[in-house]
Amino acid sequence: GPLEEMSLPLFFGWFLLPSVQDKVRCTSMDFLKTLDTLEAFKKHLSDFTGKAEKEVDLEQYFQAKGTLHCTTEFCDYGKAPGAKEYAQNTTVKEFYGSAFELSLSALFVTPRTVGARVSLTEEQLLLWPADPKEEAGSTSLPRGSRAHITLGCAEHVEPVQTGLDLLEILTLQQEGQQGEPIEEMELGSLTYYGEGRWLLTLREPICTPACFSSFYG
Ligand code: ACK
Repeated sequence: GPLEEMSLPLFFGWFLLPSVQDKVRCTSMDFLKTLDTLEAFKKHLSDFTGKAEKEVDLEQYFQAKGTLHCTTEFCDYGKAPGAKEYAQNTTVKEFYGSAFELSLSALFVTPRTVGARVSLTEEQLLLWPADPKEEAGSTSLPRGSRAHITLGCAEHVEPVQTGLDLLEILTLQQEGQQGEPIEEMELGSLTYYGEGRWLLTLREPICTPACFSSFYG
């Protein structure tokens, strides 16, 4: 019945406290604003517009998607594979409702999404499920590689894309592609990975409190 279907959430994850959400959003907006003005970005503008000379306002290009969080397990109200097992996991139950400190180590932008990479601690990794997408490449990426916060999506793009965009960049790095170093910005170093993929590695990671919980929607 409908009640049973509601017994598992849409997803589990770490939810940023409202006060820090604003701060992270501001940092992301500032980054987009700066990126927009860089000659190197303008040179590759067609990645975003499909046309060479058209302008793009990145702050308008991406739309915010609900409350800022880092998804651990997407349950789809129990329809996703492994959802039930995850919800019943003793570590998940033990830490449900607990406060954590998340470390945001990079910001990334693609023509589809803008997000923050989350670097998980050993303890936080206990809440990270086995992820087939992390294991998909010829050599799998370390567990937790997909951990991210979606900061915005382009029109018609679903937030699930953000983690996939991050995995794409990390796979390029793992394959030995250094990317093109662009410049040192106030926040950190900016690298271009082709096809509209930009990575800003933060000089100082952004530490933010977050509550491990779930979202029903
Ligand atoms: O930005 P996100 O991590 O990407 O947060 C949202 C959240 O669940 C609610 O939609 C994520 N999400 C959606 N579908 C999937 C999926 N198939 N696998 C993993 N995460 C997903 C989405």
